[in-house]
Amino acid sequence: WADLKPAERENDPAHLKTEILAKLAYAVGKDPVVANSSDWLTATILVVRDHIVDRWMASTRENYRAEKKRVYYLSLEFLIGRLFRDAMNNLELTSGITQALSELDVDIDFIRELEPDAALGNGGLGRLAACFMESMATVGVPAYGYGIRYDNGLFRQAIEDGAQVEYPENWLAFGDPWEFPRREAAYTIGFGGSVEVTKDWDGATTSSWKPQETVMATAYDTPVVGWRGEKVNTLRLWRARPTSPIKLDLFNSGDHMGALSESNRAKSISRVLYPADSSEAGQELRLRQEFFFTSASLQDILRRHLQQYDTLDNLADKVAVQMNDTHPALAVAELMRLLVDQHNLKWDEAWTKTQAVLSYTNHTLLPEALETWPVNLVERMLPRHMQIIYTINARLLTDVKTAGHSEEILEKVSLIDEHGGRRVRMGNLSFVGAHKVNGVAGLHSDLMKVTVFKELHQVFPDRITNKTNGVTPRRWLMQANPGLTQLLRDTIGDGFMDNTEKLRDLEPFAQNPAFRAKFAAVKLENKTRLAHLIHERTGVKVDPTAMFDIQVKRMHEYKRQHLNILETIALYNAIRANPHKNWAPRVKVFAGKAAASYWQAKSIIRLINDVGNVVNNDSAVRDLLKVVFIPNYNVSAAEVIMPAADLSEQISTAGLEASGTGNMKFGLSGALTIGTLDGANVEMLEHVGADNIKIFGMTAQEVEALRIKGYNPRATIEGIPALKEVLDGIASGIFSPSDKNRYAGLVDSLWNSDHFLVAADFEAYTAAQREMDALWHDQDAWMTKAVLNTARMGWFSSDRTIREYAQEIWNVPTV
Ligand code: DL6
Repeated sequence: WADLKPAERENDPAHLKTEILAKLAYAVGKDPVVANSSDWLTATILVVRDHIVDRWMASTRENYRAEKKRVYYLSLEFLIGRLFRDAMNNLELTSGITQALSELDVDIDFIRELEPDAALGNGGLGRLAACFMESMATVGVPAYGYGIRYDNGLFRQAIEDGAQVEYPENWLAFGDPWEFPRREAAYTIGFGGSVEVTKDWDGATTSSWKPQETVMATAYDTPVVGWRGEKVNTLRLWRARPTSPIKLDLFNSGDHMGALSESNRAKSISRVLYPADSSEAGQELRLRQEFFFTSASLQDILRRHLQQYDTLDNLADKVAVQMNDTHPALAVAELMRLLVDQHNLKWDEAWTKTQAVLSYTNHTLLPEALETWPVNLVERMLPRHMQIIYTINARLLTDVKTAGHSEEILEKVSLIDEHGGRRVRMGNLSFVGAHKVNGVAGLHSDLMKVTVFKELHQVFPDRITNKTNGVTPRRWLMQANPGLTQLLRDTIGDGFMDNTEKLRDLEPFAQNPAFRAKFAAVKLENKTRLAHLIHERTGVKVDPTAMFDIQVKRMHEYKRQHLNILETIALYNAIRANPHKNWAPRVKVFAGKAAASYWQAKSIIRLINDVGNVVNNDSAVRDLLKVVFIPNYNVSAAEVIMPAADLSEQISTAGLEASGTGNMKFGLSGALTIGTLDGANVEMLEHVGADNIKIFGMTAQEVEALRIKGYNPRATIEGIPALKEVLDGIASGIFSPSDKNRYAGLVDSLWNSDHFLVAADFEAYTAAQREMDALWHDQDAWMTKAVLNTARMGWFSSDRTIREYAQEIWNVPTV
């Protein structure tokens, strides 16, 4: 023991075994003889957590000592998934713990599957926040993530009779061993009421908000450890509690429900994550959630700052707040309120600080996803904030007018939309209150300048910047794909583990047949693992040697899962018509959740399942084609799916997918992409080279031009016999014999509007797929390209993205 280096000592199995047994006894309260798998998991997590805590305290102490600027990432969503493997891997304790557990007769692979998958997010935006938290700790940015500790995260999706059914997800049922409740960090959050104005001796007025209702925000901290355990940051999630738990007088008088109604109203704020993705949630509760976590976070930030520096003069030098989408946009008004009303700063000084502190990331150009709130709702719920928003707006409009801009521009940059009921534009509020506004991929940032923020960009031409997304290679390469990671280490050494750009060293091996064989063997192993999961969850047996062609992401028309399934049906028809052609055997894999109220997306899920039912049971296709929909797509499922793909489907209507991050996870594990020139696919093309990615279809400019010229889906479909046959087949009930009209809505919308241009891209997509078939028959060529994809995806690490934010937006150093 004495001879071991500190890191070896930590990873020493004998020592870890003692620690696990101690936790099992004294924290879980179980004798090893009777402990069940969950007990062992909890005990082991608590051991790992202990190993984080010293580092956490050291990081925090060092940040205070060196007076480092802190970054605060405000996000309504953190799709963190399971943390056990992540933390163990980053602390480099995996081998020691695996051995310790095995000596205790516990199978680590079994118990880690018992950890709940924390789904505190809907999709890309929330998963990006989770990757960023890990990368900020890795590159040494002192950071706090702030969000909501939802009792119920994103719903669990079941497929019943082919259709999506939503069930509540209960990740906290048995508590969360990672978190630390913080009694001392509790803040009062107000709602409603009125604003009192008082006149000072010099005639100046002071406003003070008297809320009618208050709730408490209490903090729960989860440490987030960076790669090699160097730095640890904090994810602080807020839980809503009533200021008084029960109205005893009502209870005693027999009104048991009434006695709890206020308490329930308060608790409902952190009860459930809104399952709406890329569309306006629209409920009052959502606005309450947004203000709740934003206000608690800002109060906490100012409290910490004042405790350390005792002045707000240096606020912008020490604090950077990133608004993840418009969900925390009220931060603009709330920070102004806190600075002006509570800390007595003059308006101009407060405004300078607010802008210097805040920055804003936009994640979508879909107009329906850009939040706006009715003025009368904001006025009623947050009367002081509405006043502040009006004042910001008045000053903005005066400045814009003085600078000589037109009435039309004035109307567009205004924080208030005057059309069809007055509404507050949260995108404009975020833009105006931030010193930098970023998009999440090059094309998306460029399009922001000519679409949603065209006029604001004209007025503030230096504000928009691009920060192309990335994904953490620890989770998405090292943990999800241990086979490939080991092969890479054996081939190019460990350098890529600290700097993914070093994956480039792999390039020469793409031409090496022996290496390609090993690469293919790893892929086959990953596909076999996925084939098991598919069988377990769907009952369908698939052949791991077939091409695994995968589209997994939220279900949305703009992502065009229907383009994929329609083309799949066309392929099915073609195989039946010509069964002995040299087809490439394919397994078409789909997974993803649809917002509960989004019937068209749900209809696409049902169609995929119905098609699978027919195709998978048709002996005429001789296993050349299988179609599966894996239920309940989440982070843990993604960890099995991504490494197993041969072909990654990224086929959104060009101009509509802001970035995508699944595309990067697939690419890292050597999948070839078939995709449109959309989002980060554009940068992937630049990095992997045109020979190694299959780009098809209309560009964003062509989409725009076609829309302006006028698109006629009917004529387009009539001109593509294979597509017409597919749509006629669906409409005639081939896939839904018991309910022939099931897809009437879906099919009609394609014939009559086809807003997402499925028909317009259908032929290009089909041709691209047939090219992929031909390439599949040349496995040497396929694998060469697959290796080059892995070798050239290093740039898409979220470490790179975070360094760019740190340098160009937050002004904080990285290591
Ligand atoms: O930036 C992360 C992620 C992008 O990769 C996706 O392209 C984009 O659709 C997604 N947006 C959302 C919800 N949008 N809103 N609001 O998840 O962000």
